[in-house]
Order: sequence, then C-alpha cells, then structure tokens
Amino acid sequence: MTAHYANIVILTGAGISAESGIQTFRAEDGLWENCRVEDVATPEGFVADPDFVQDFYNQRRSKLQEKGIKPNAAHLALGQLQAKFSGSLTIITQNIDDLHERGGNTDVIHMHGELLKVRCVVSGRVVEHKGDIVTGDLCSCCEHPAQLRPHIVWFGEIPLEMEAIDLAIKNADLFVAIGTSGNVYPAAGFVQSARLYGAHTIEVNLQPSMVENQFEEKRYGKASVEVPLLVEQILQMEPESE
Ligand code: BV8
Repeated sequence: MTAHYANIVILTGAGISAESGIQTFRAEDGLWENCRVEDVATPEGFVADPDFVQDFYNQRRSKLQEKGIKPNAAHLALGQLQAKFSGSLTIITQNIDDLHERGGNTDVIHMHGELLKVRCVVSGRVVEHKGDIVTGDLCSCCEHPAQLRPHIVWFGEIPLEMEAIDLAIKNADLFVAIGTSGNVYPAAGFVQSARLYGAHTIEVNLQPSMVENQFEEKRYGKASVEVPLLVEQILQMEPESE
C-alpha cells in the first residue's frame, strides 16, 4: 500500500465477526457443519419446512442480542476510519449481524440481508424486528395479511443493492476484503472487478481465501490485529489538513 487513497471499498465476511463470538460458516464449528445450506438458506427450504428455517434464524437473532456479543477491534477500527478518512468509504458486508453499525459505521451495505429485520413475503416490505418470528406471524402492510420471513438473501436469490455495489467498485482506488473465504458469489468476484477498474487490492484473512491469487497484497492474521493496523496506515497517508 503506497499511495493516498480517495475511494475505498471494504468487503467483509464472517471472519470479521468471529472474535465477537459469531460463528463463521465453513470452520470446524461452522454454521454449515450443523445443518445443510439447502435446508435453511434457500427459498425451497423455506417452502419445505418454514418452522425449521424460522427457528434457525430465530436462534441466530437472539444470539446476536446476547450481552456478551460486542463489536471487536476490527469493527471499531472501521468505525474510526469512517470518522477520520477524508475520502469516500463504502463498507459492503455479507454478514447479517449489526456489529459494523455498533462499531460506528453508517450506511453499511448488507448485501445478504439483516437478522434484525423481517420482510412481508407478498409486498416485500421490510420492518425492524428483534424477537422470534414463527409461521402465522403476519404482516400489517397487506389487505390480506401475509407471512413474515427473515430479511435474508438466500442462495438463488438476488443480493441487495447490487447497483450501489457496482458503482462503488467502479470508482474504487482501494479494495479490501476482510474475513471472507471467497466461496460465495457474486461477492467473491468483486476483487476481479475492482482490479479491472484499477483499484489496489488487499486480502486480510486468517488464511488464504479461494480467490487469494486475485489480490495484489495479502495480510494473514486475526482481523482484530490486522484491521486496526491497516486503518492506521491508511490514515497516516492522509494529506496534511491545512
Ligand atoms: C446470486 C445469508 C444471482 C444467509 C448468504 C458463480 C459460480 C458458482 C456459484 C454461483 C455463481 N453465481 C451464483 C452462484 C450461486 C450461489 C453461490 O455462490 N454458491 C456457492 C456456494 C458456490 N450464489 C447465490 O445464490 C447468490 N445469488 O448469485 O443471484 C445474481 C448474481 C449477481 C447479480 C444478480 C443476481 C446469493 C448468495 C447469498 C446466500 N446467502 N448469507 C445466512 O447468513 O444464513 S451466503 C453466506 O455464506 C454469507 O453471507 C457469506 O456470503 C457466505 C459465507 O462466507 P464467508 O462470510 O466468507 O464465511 P466463511 O465461514 O466461508 O469464511 C470465513 C473466513 O474468515 C475464512 O476464510 C476464515 O479463514 C476467516 N476467519 C475466521 N476467523 C477469522 C478470520 N479472518 C480474520 N480474523 C479472524 N478472527
């Protein structure tokens, strides 16, 4: 990392929340170890067994609100970057937790949805929701009240805010991926687009990801250590304020 950057795009995955006590997906004790993706994170799974799917997300929603779950040093460092960086900063996360917001970031793009929101299956209207939802919990937005579902992007569904994401990547001069294994698309393909548009690319992860060869710079270690370091370096490169 050599220059002063003006437009930074940061993509995060489950690895940035691991040290906050949120399970990742593909680790030994990962979420996908205890249940089949297709059963809990696909529209077909929801039709086949809605109670099972609602329960899967109800458990994660209540876990997220447990006292011990807090943003870690990596989330807080990105909060500081937003507060002090003079250029534009876009945070795109695959995570459905609210730890970026609790770490001080605003306007975070949750491309795969948010646990603390639910959606009407008919109108698509999204509302804040902290408690459990079960079959029979109906919306208040339709003439014929309809079932509420988690506001989550499941496999086979289109990610959220793809236009804003494409625009941010097109204008980026620095693209950083933090705590993601590079298994899931279109997120795993963002580094390639960023490079095509001339951005410098950095991977920050515990270990090389599936797309590590796409990155010009790689930093392997814990997010709580590597991210504060990276943020410090970016802020040191800021032009002296008059
Ligand atoms: C779509 C919500 C069309 C649910 C999720 C191209 C090729 C092949 C397949 C496809 C393709 N394009 C589309 C597909 C199909 C599919 C897909 O990618 N399948 C994969 C499995 C092959 N994609 C889709 O269906 C997507 N939709 O493509 O629509 C389209 C496309 C473009 C434009 C318009 C339309 C929708 C996918 C979204 C699914 N929903 N989440 C829920 O959370 O329950 S995905 C979910 O899994 C997460 O959101 C995340 O995206 C992914 C998990 O990945 P990570 O976050 O990276 O977590 P993981 O555990 O894997 O890795 C953690 C990493 O952290 C590890 O590397 C580890 O080393 C590191 N780490 C751990 N601890 C630390 C750490 N690093 C630092 N510090 C630490 N302490």
